[in-house]
Amino acid sequence: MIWNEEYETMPREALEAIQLKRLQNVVERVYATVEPYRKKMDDAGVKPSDIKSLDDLRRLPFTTKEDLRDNYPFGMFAVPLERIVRVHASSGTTGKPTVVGYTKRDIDTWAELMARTLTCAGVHRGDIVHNAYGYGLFTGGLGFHYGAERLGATVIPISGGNTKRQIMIMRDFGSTVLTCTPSYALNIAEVIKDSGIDPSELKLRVGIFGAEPWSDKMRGEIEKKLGIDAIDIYGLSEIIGPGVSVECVEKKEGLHIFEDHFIPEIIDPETGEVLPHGESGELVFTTLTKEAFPVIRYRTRDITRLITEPCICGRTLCRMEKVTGRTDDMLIIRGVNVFPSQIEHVLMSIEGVEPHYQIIVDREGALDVMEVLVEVSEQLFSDEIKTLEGFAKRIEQELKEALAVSCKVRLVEPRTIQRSEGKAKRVIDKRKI
Ligand code: DLL
Repeated sequence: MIWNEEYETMPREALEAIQLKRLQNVVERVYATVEPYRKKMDDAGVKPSDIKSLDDLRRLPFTTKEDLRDNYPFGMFAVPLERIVRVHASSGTTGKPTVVGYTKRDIDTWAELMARTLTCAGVHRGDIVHNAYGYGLFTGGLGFHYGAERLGATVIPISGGNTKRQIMIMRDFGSTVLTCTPSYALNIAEVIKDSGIDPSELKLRVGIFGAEPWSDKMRGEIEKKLGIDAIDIYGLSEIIGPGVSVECVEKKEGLHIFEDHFIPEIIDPETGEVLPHGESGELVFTTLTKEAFPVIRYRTRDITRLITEPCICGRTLCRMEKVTGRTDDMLIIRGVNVFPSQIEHVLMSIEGVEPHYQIIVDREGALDVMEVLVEVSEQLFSDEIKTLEGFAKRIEQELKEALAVSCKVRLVEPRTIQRSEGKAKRVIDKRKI
């Protein structure tokens, strides 16, 4: 099923014509109404009238998280505060949150995009959506909520936390769709198992998981444990929240970007150059339809590549590969670039390792040291010390081969790594403290 057949299956040429018109419009608008954009464009010597084709997009300066921080909280809104009906914020790792605003029309656009998203994931009217994304300043809860209502599904606005109660409600209400972060989905699966509930007693059919990186192996794990289709959804507050891109249930490979609302580009994070088609780099978005908080060439710091081959689902919208990491969560260990996702990939391919891990980085003298805490299965943990030692060595070896840098593996008892109810914290970098 496709929610908006006209826009989601539009021939490329027609789509690009719409994109150009919308782009020209948004650039004119930010130039006229948002001082920081006007200043940046003046400094770069580019005027709204210079945007004559989609290629001219690359003449515009980038927008970064620092720009938003410098204009905290409302300095980059393009409409007067009287027209803002909602604000959300995402908590950064340092200092002040990033604040984003929505007009009435923006909320309407967002609900439409989330209805598209849910439909793309195979959700329909009659479904009961158990929405365990956090409600509040985080965009996840309300984003899904409005989309599910727009679709005509039934929403259970449960938010995160109190996992046992979540499961009772899921069972009693007959939830068919679970929406939460992938790490929380795993946590829920584990508590279901502990409570002695057979997942087939639940009516869950599909889960839509995002807001943090997760591997295909992790998908397999969640699908097996909950007996569902697990779909990846991507988005960020600055662009709109969830509802930027999503996998289709037909293919589950690459997330369709709603390009009639957002133009994606892939750049080299070092030089800022737009990369040739299909190469992997930093994802950059320009919003085309947002009123309150339009963003021009926003650097997401997320790393991915774009796929333009047609998809079996019929959508003509391009796809982005699963996000493998962020330019800023890349760890540099003794000069070698390491992404937490690489570690997850290795761990998930080893039998007996549970999908719970934590990476601790520290410095001993001048040397970086990385320790990976890995939870092992009950069965393995009851084995002899010698077996465990051998197992840890084997994981160390496999990690070394994959990462080109050595690390220490510490096996920990089942259930000792803290479970997440929202975004998981995988890395503790003690070097910065
Ligand atoms: O996480 C919005 C969202 C809510 C997306 C619910 C999906 C579901 P922020 O809190 O602003 O917004 O965080 C955005 O989270 O730049 C990525 O680094 C990361 N992220 C989001 N989705 C994915 C995903 C929401 N599917 C930041 N895979 C983004 C990997 C993701 N990373």
